[in-house]
Parts: sequence; C-alpha cells; structure tokens
Amino acid sequence: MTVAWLGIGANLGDARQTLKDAVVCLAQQHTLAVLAKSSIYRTAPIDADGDDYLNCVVKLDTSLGAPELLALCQRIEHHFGRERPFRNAPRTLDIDILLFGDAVIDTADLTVPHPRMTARAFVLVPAVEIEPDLVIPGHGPASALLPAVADQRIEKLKPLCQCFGAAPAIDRAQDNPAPDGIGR
Ligand code: A4P
Ligand code: MG
Repeated sequence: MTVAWLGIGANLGDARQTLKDAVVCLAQQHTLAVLAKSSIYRTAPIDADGDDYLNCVVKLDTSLGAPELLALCQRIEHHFGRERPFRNAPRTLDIDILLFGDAVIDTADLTVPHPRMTARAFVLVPAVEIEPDLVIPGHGPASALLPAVADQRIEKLKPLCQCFGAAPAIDRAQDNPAPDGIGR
C-alpha cells in the first residue's frame, strides 16, 4: 500500500458539487482508502484564464501503482465531462497526482512530485491543512513554501453541512424529559 496525495480542481459547471462527488467516487474504489480530505478553497486562476477555481487535496492509501492511479484519475475526470480544448483550459474536473509515497517519477505520462505543486497556494494550503508536517520529496517541508505563494488569492469555503465541527453538548434529559417520579 502507498500513501498518495491528489490535487483536485474545477472551474466549470457546479464545481463545488463536482469536487464532493469526485471524492465520493474515489472513496468507493476498492483499490484505495481516503485517509483525509481538505476543506474546499476558492482560488484565483494561476497561469490560466477563466473563472475562479475550487480546489481541494485528498490523502489516500492505495494498492494501485502510480500509472494505474493516474488512469483511475483520468477515468473519473472523463466521467465528470472533462474536455481538453487547450492547455490550462477551464475544466469540469482535474485530478492530479501530487505525491506517490516518496517516489520520484519522471516518465512521459507522469511526473511526481507534481512539478508545479511547490509554487501553488491552491495545492500547498490545503495539503498543509491536512498535514502540517508534510514533506515534499526533494523540496522539504510544504509549510516552508507557503510564504513564497502568499500573494496567490485563496479563501477557505465554509462547509455547507451544519453537522461539521464541534458538536454542541446535547442535554438528552431536556430533549426527552424523564416522566415524573422516575430519576434521571
Ligand atoms: N501528467 C504528468 N504528471 C502528472 C501528474 N502528477 N498528475 C500528465 C496528473 N497528470 C500528470 O494533464 C496533462 C498530462 O499531464 C496528462 O496527460 C498526464 O499524463 P491534464 O489533466 O490534461 O492537464 P492539467 O492537469 O491541466 O495539466 P498540468 O500541466 O498538470 O496543469 P497544472 O500545472 O496542474 O495547471 N489555478 C487554480 N487556481 N487552480 C487549479 O486547479 N490548475 C491549473 C492546471 C492551472 N491553474 C490553476 C489550476
Ligand atoms: Mg490534470
């Protein structure tokens, strides 16, 4: 099993829903287990035109090799209507492999660590949210790279789910008062 990190982004269609659905899709694969998912962030397009992106990062454990994980990411992108009219075109869904264990891969189809992840707030900020001590092979601690990307606009979205965060203390006795005469 290998711990891998994926960067997920979208800026076409209902990007927020697509990001959530893509994580559910990953979690349903029997070849991997999702270990952690960052918050969703609204981010300024970097080296790209178009609308703001929504981005998140997922940490997972997988029995797949790196090429098979890339193929899975591309199948999921395709399922969500990904088209590639030109480089860095707006997209319904992009899933990139950021890290694959401590592997350093440089083949025609796959470069890991992702070559541009160290210069991008939309990757570094969510990754450090999940794991403050994350180390990027060949680059050192991810948190040390944050000052250099501080000028890139990024905003954490509030979760829509009201169940998120610390649960309020439930006074079960008040919800369900004990009948008179019966001790609580
Ligand atoms: N490929 C090589 N290495 C990898 C890898 N580690 N993970 C190859 C995934 N794919 C990898 O990918 C093009 C080719 O890269 C694939 O055929 C694969 O074999 P793609 O998904 O068609 O295009 P891409 O991901 O847009 O390409 P690239 O070059 O990775 O783009 P970037 O650098 O990731 O930029 N701004 C914001 N705010 N948020 C974003 O998410 N994304 C981009 C894309 C630009 N600006 C952005 C965002
Ligand atoms: Mg991609």
